[in-house]
Amino acid sequence: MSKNLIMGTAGHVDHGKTALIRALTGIDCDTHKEEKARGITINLGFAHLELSDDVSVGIVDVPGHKDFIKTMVAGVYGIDFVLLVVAADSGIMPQTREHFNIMRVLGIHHGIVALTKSDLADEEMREMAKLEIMEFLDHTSLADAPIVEVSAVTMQGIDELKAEMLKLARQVGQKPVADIFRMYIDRIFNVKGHGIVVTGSVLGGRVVVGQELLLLPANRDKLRIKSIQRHGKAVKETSAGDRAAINVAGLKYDDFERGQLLIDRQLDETTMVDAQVEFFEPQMQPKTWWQVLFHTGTFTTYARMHLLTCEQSDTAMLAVVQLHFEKPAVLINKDKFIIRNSSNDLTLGGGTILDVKPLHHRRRTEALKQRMTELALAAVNEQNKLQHIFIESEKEAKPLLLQEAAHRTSVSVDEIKQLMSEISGILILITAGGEDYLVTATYQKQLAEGVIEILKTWHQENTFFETGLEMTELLGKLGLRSAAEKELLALLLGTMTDAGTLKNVGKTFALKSHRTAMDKKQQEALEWLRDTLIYNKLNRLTIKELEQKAHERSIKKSTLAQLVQFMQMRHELYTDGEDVLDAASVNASRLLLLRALAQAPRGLNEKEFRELTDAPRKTIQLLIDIFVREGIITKETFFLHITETGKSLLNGG
Ligand SMILES: Nc1nc2c(ncn2[C@@H]2O[C@H](COP(=O)(O)OP(=O)(O)OP(=O)(O)O)[C@@H](O)[C@H]2O)c(=O)[nH]1
Ligand SMILES: [Mg+2]
Repeated sequence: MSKNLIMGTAGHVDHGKTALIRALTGIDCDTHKEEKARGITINLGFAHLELSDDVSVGIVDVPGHKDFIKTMVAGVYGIDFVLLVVAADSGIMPQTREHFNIMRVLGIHHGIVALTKSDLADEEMREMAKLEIMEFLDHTSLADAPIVEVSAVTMQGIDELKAEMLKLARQVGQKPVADIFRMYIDRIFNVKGHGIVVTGSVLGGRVVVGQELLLLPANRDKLRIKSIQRHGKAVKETSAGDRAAINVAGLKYDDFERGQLLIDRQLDETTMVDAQVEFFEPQMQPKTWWQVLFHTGTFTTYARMHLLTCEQSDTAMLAVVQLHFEKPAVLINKDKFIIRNSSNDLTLGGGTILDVKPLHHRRRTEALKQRMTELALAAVNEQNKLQHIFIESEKEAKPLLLQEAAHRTSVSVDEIKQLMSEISGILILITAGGEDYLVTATYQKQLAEGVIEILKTWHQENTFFETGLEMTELLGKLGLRSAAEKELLALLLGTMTDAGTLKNVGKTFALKSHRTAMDKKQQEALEWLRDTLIYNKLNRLTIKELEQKAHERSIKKSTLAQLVQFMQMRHELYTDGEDVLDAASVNASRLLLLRALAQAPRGLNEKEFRELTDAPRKTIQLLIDIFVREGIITKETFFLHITETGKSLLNGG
């Protein structure tokens, strides 16, 4: 299988990076007029080299001048290894250091050193330069990197350098192709007859011609890949480690912007992240709020940086920060970035995104610091996958979509499931609407406590009811909305019922410990209400009238409402929400009516019904409504008839 990698140059201005790439590949990266005139690189240059039949390298040549650090960061983002260029006649210089630091925090740990212009230095100078380089790289990931003496003028060392590149390329692991496809756009062309072509370094994943892509942030329209080129040749697909030129259809030239992301799925945009930052100057005085420039890939934005924790040593200053972006970014946890001061003339440092969906940290509490440190460790350390998954689930404070957990932790869905089977209890998996969700035990516990709390209050306020609350009422009171939350509550209520904390009363869930009770005052009020209704017989009372009467006896409106509901549940009264009728009288008139109807083939009219029951005119209407709703009679023009249901009721059904 062939291997595709990207190499980037790094090093101080004028040290011979571009000349060396030309010597290696025959390609001149300084193509712009201004570059030719000034003799320096201003824009990123691109070249490629087939190192063997199965190893090819895309090359990004970056500018060394300190004014173009932003371009340099964009260029080296996503490369697999670095060609660190140091001129033999001048040695380590400021941008040698700065570039090296940038590469280091961007997580580029492989590389080769080219001692350029060796034709201009005698042996003693070359040895001095090498010693200086070795000292500089001591204790870094490039400590064992080969240092190759080269000259772009005499071509000395060029073959040896290619051999070292091949050796390294075989060692370097390829970026995962199974990942999300992402490519930060570095150039945009409008090619006559073809349309838009965008180029970039493929950070992960794989796409094929014909596939659909998205342009993020902001643009939600789908793009279709018309064709792909790598290293100037048409190909059917492109994957992690490629420098790619992608011809897309679906959007206009003006829709594209350097710094946007071509991506194969919708990811949420964010304007706030938690991150770990290493500052290049350990003496740097941290401020609480810092205005900075944030760079990742070709994307840049102003950001306010809020220091959460900070550890200073002689050699480094490490901090956990929260960044608030001026414009939305599309990031994945563990992405690397660089920050510069707001006037863009100093690289402050760089680091790793810990959390693309953090909570807003207003205060720097000890608990927060602790959590951030844990998260930093979990996110940065591969061994702590499970902890990272757990922290993400816990932070969510509701069921977390498994897919989303995978995305945030960069651990695949399958692996999460696998990891979960190793532990038990602290995380559970639920399925709702065909999607899997993660829920922490802590959250379940909170939810259960919430249910108990709500039911306690309910029972306290409704002591004479045996019933509790229905699931939908609980959902509402708990503020749960999503299908996953509904599913979770259903599961939880089941478990709590099985465990004997809850009991089912009709359709409701009540606390097992709940006993109905009425105090003396309430009992007296109930007696009074019963008597009042019986006394009024079929004279209906409005709720308003009842409230007035209750008030005279110092019975609270809320107590009356509960009593009405209580008696209704016990079939002791009938109400349509406005009027109240004594149930015994209603039952008696029901029986009278059914008996009479059973004997009257033509039915009875309202007047006959009234004479039969001796009820006031306005109650007759309500009674008819009740009986029609019960399905025991029908009303056709002026006559009431008994139904089959009515007949069977009469016959003792
Ligand atoms: N004698 C000699 N001159 C060299 C060598 N390599 C580069 N040069 C010269 O050094 C100057 C700078 O070379 P570049 O390749 O443009 O340097 P660079 O590192 O790309 O510079 P920037 O991109 O601006 O940072 C040019 O005039 C080159 O001709 C070399 O190996 N020997
Ligand atoms: Mg150059």
